[in-house]
Amino acid sequence: MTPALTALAERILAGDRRALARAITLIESRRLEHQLHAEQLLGRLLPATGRAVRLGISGTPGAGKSTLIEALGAHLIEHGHQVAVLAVDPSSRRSGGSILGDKTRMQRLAQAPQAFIRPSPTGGTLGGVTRRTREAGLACEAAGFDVVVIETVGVGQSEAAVADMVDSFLLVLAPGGGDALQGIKRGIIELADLVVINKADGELRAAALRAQADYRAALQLLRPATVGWTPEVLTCSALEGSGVAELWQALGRHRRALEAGEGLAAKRARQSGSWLWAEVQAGLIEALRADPATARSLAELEEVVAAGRLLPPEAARALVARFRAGDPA
Ligand SMILES: Nc1nc2c(ncn2[C@@H]2O[C@H](COP(=O)(O)OP(=O)(O)OP(=O)(O)O)[C@@H](O)[C@H]2O)c(=O)[nH]1
Ligand SMILES: [Mg+2]
Repeated sequence: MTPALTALAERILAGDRRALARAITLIESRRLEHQLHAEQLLGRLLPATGRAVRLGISGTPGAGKSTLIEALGAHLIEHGHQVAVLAVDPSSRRSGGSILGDKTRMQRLAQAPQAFIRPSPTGGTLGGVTRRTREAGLACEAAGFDVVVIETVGVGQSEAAVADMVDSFLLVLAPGGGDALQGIKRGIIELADLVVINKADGELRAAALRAQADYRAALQLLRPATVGWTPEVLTCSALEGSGVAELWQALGRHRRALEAGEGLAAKRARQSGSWLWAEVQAGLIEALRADPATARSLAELEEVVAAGRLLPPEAARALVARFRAGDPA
């Protein structure tokens, strides 16, 4: 490790936010040299991680995730916590306007010295984005943030990836007109440890209470994401700040249920295992793509498959067999 990297690590461990921001820039860089530095840095930071509450927040676009994070963040800071927020959006849906919107929606938090907000770069593969987010989260923990919030939009596959890197996964919904079980995929609901119906204020309050009853009924029928825990359905108004303290209490209840069941350490170990496996898969696919003989085999096999002379599974087996037979070096 270079002296500069060691110094950077020391500054992060001392809680220096500019050093943390530099580290995340290294983590996000696609340059090989930066990636190697980021790996060394994380190795150094790792012993100082693991003590934070890891919270995932997902939900339909415009449900009020950012506003809620602002309100929850303010509540937590008031109670002596230090909060880091990372936003994931591999779909590139997030436009410049949306990020600007986030800045104003999380204004108080953005200015608080006890908070750190960082949008993840858009684009790239889901695997790449989630790797960078996990690593950025660890860097935040090493810098002393004891609550790390990861925000993602509930429209793609990213929420499953986020659910797999946090202790508690919270789904934020807005009361929908009439049909409460609005545009959110069942698969995402199944990931939720907690559901919060936001915008329970003004004219929307009655609809929010109906949606709460509907989701409670629906969640009874699903297999809970955490053993021994039935997901709670709450209402809140991020705009007015009501229900936010109750939300944090509910998250505490989920955490205690997790401890009493599988155990937090066991859950995190399982998540590390699936991260490892995801990295192995990504590495293997990269190796396959980079292998010229495989590229030739693939072109050949694609033709045969397209002509209907071979089924894809058989062709895939042949491809893997040829790759394995070759010298991987
Ligand atoms: N009435 C009401 N409006 C809210 C509440 N929370 C958020 N909003 C409004 O809903 C809109 C979207 O809020 P955001 O916090 O940006 O929602 P988001 O889920 O982060 O949106 P994306 O990140 O773009 O998916 C904004 O106009 C907010 O002012 C609430 O509790 N009540
Ligand atoms: Mg947002």
